[in-house]
Amino acid sequence: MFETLHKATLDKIFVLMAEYAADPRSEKIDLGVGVYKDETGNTPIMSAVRKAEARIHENARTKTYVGVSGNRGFCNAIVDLVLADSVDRSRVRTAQGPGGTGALWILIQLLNRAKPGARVMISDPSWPNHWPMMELAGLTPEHYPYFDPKTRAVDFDAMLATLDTLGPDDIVLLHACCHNPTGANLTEAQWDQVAASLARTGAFPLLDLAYLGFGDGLEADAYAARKLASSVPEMMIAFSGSKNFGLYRERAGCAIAIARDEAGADIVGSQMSNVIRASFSQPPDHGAEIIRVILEDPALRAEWEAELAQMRERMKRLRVKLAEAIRKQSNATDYDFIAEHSGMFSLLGLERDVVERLKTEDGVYMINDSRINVAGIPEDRVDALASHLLAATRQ
Ligand code: PLP
Ligand code: TYF
Repeated sequence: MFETLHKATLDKIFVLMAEYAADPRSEKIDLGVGVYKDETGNTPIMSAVRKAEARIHENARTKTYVGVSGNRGFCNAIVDLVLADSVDRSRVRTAQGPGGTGALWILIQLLNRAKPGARVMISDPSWPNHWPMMELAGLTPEHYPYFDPKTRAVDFDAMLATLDTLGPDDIVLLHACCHNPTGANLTEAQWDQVAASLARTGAFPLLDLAYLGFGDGLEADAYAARKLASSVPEMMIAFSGSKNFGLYRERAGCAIAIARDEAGADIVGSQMSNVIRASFSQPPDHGAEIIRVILEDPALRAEWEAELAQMRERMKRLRVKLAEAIRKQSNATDYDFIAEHSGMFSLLGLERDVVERLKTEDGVYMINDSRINVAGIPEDRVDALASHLLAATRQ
């Protein structure tokens, strides 16, 4: 059986994590994998999560099956959080997925049923899992221009020009906020233009929303989702609770589909359930139940929002500090973009050999495309990191 197979390559992120763990240097700096870290380098369990877990532990009376579409209270709370009143709920159907990846998987399976082999436009670059997921589902990935390595900002004219050429048979995957890996995002005015383009061409938007609240706040980060929901007849959103609730391993995500009307929504909802039944039958409940308890309880919700704001502000502060330290040491503004980007990442635009040197000579770890996780910047050693970056790029 297995003799027809070749050894598959592991995602480079996991290789880097292993290299970092094996590095004995005490001054090593981990700007690699996309998980939030506090000032001690720990990825904390949020206090609202601990309290919700205690409550669940106290009150739960059964572990029987929840249902194919998962925790309904969780899904409804996520629709409230993401879409607010931007769309008539009779057009919305949801299913819980195992993480944001699971939610995305349900949605793209459904898209491939609706339009087998359809073209999916993906930002260049994008989260490394997007392309293989589309291929595995049977869809046809292609890139649209996104990041300009010279300005380290979105090349919006090129992006929009490509979107304008699409038609009703095309799907467009968009990062709703906090773009991974670049950190470069659209302004609200640019989202308005994207919404108008999609409404005009009929291309179908699929939003990946994995970092709600990590950019400029829960409301600001939901702008794209709400703007598109009120502008186009049909769309989908894959929500992840991994980062903003710190629930990574619990796998809590929500697949949201918006149809033209209620009858269309019923069909889409039934198809989502059908895909899930044949894929993994039911999602895990624990993470979703934690999020439901938090979002439905005003006090826990306020605690979560405050903790999320703290995480967001810490990442912003680290961005500003690193950009300032580089500016001070180099007398140049080349790295000011780090402070202008938002979310957990910035793509520095370094050559592969520079990234490699930073790792081997200085113990500074980042993804080989030069993506840094800003939550990994050591606040007390920002100057040292700045000098490593400057020295490595000067060689
Ligand atoms: N989409 C993007 C852009 C991501 O960066 C991630 C995680 O890093 C995900 C989706 C999926 O997250 P998860 O499946 O862990 O919820
Ligand atoms: O760093 C990133 O972009 C993510 C991290 O199952 C990640 O890819 C790691 C494991 C996983 C999902 C996402």
